[in-house]
Amino acid sequence: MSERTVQLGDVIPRPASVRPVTDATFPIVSGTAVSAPPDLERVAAHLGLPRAADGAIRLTLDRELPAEGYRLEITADGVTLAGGAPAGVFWGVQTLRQLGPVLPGGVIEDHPRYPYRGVMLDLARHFFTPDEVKAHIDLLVQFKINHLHLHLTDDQGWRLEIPGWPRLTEVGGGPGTGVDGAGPGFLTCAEYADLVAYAADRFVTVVPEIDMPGHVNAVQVAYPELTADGQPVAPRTDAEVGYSSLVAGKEETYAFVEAVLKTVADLTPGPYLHIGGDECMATPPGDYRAFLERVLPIPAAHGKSVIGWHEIAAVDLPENAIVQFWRIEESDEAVARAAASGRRVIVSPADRTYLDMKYDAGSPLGLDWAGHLTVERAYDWDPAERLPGVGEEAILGVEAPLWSETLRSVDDVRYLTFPRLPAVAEVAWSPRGGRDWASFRERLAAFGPRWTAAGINFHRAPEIDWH
Ligand code: TNX
Repeated sequence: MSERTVQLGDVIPRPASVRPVTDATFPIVSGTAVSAPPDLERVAAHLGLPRAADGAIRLTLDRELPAEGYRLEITADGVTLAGGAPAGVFWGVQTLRQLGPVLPGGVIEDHPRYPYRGVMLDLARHFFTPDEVKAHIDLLVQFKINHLHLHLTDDQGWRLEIPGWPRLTEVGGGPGTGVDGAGPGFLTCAEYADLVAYAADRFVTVVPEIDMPGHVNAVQVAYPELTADGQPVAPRTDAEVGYSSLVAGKEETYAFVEAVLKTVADLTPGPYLHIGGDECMATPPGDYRAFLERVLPIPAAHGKSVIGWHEIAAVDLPENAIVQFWRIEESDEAVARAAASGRRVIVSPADRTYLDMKYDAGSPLGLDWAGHLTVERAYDWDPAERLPGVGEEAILGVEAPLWSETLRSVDDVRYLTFPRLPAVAEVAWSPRGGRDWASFRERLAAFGPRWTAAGINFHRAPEIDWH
């Protein structure tokens, strides 16, 4: 297909309302200036254009708009971009960047369907450096993703420095950690704080996950006193799950958990702490309950809301607990019960959102336990219709996890992320009635040349007629 002129609606995720005005365009050239009030200084900086009091691109706040909403008006004379809060202006800037440099005239009014639009990156099975994660954030925000969930710990590695527990990262982040021993490394507290600040400057909230009581082999290698019999265990670099567990009946367990969660809470300005809770096949059900009853209230004691994978819905949840549904079943009674009692749900069904699933049988990377995930499957579903008893009001948002068992590089991350992430981003942002696959696949096709020009390794999914 040949390049065509950019239309005002050629944006992913599709905006809530688009009113084109034929003929008018506004070209951004090297001298085009931006004007912005002081509280939009940092947003304006992301445009990378000169500043002037009477710039042709005007950024403003309009408190009548939703906080993450914006109104973008493009005429032959210039651009006015108003947001309900700085975040809204920032999302409007992403829309501008997708449309530019010759902006089609008209008005876009836009706001997100869900407040939580997330991506998860597994740093435990393979570590990615702070610079690599920052580059990833830069790509995610283009699609208005506003939460980055970092899976920081697992059987194969521990990736965040915890003062007082040096062996977690000396051993758990050292050489030979990660799946196949190929992903060593860890974040110091300072690196983590810097990463969180970088994300916040782009209106992305980091959601740190410390997985427990399962997925803890790396912990027990570093601190054998946290095993049932106090005996050392061997490091593991395979991709098995469900064999390790903290010990619910040992006080040492809770001293460890308290110290770790306090450190993570202190380093994290965002409102959430994710405590994992998944795949605890090595924790007897009674122990699982006893463990969670002690641990689930800890984040609240540090001013945070607790998030857990949906297995935590088996126990009585604190008031502000959030449940993340991740499996492929068409229903889940415990999650429905949690929703009925007012708990909010993050929707991450593996058969629709797991970026680590293969696209098809020929995919060189990825797993396939949840089936193959084509771009159309990632797009063509509705979060509020996925789980009986979990309707629109119960849903906090949608997240696309990327587990890293098969990943060895940033190119690998991008191959599985693009072009499926834009599909999930549109599911999370765009109004329910405003989405359709035929339109999406056309809009997506235009990203091919842009990603190629930017050196982004993406999957040329055969479902798309790439430009
Ligand atoms: C299941 S999803 C897991 C992870 C694996 C993933 C691979 C979830 C909560 N647990 O431990 O990495 O499958 O797709």
